[in-house]
Amino acid sequence: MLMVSEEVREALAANRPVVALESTIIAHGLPRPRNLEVALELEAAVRREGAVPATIAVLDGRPRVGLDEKQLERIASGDGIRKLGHRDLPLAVATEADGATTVSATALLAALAGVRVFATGGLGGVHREWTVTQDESADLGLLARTRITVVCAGVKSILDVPATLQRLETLGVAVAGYGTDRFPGFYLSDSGHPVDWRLDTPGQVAEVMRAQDALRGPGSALIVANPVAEEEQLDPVLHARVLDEALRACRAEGVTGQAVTPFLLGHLVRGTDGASLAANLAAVRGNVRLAARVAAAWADGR
Ligand code: PSU
Ligand code: MN
Repeated sequence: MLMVSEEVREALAANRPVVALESTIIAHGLPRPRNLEVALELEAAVRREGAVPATIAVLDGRPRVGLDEKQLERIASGDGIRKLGHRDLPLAVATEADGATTVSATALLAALAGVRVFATGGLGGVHREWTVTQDESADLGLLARTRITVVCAGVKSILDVPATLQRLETLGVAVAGYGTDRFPGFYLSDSGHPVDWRLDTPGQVAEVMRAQDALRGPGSALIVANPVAEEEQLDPVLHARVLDEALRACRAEGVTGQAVTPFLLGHLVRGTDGASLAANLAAVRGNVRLAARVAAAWADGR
């Protein structure tokens, strides 16, 4: 049922580095038509580092690992493309739906295909006001049960970051800062919260992955939190102001469930005149590059 592209299959068989990429950021996280350019650019960045990109999505009910350009265009068009968390996968398969995969669905399909390293922008997590809404992204629960390394710029700053860090601790998901002792803040280099572990090279990350396997603990993820460079981050004052407006608009318009994250991200892009988009892209680019290097270090030792 899982369709792994020939290029990805060959790379995995030859133990060459492969990096999984999610598709929700393309279909629902970035404005059109910039999103297609970004999807292509991210794949090219993985290749430049000597790894094979495996963008993941569901098309006509078939989960796909590795998309060709036509398939990427379909996802980027957004037409009839649902947002799929991991719980939605069987429903999308059985109803032959088209859908972009979130971190949770992407991580699950990547692990099924044997891809160990995954790059994204920011993870989902615990939303502000979660005590009322109970809105916690399914990303967290899935990462507690899936052996994959996720390179990200922390969790989205629209979330309750300390609550999300606490949930990751409770769920037993390993978290390390890359080249930093601070947990990154997605659009910002520093979320204002520390992180307990720091790794400084792709080789060190690969060593942790090997130790995870050797210790045979629960099959949980490793989160490599890679900050956007300070000179590329969103102005923290602008970020605080526009985020506050976005959260108020979200509440006023009664947006709930799956729609919350795209709503807030879209509001930030407009409210910052595209500056949040630039910071988001800088973060994702950095993550994709680092993920390719980690995948290479991982493949090297095998
Ligand atoms: N990071 C981004 N843009 C996004 C997302 C993450 O830079 O659009 C997506 C991811 O796919 C993540 C999802 O898994 O948002 C979380 O959505 P929710 O909060 O509904 O679980
Ligand atoms: Mn949610």
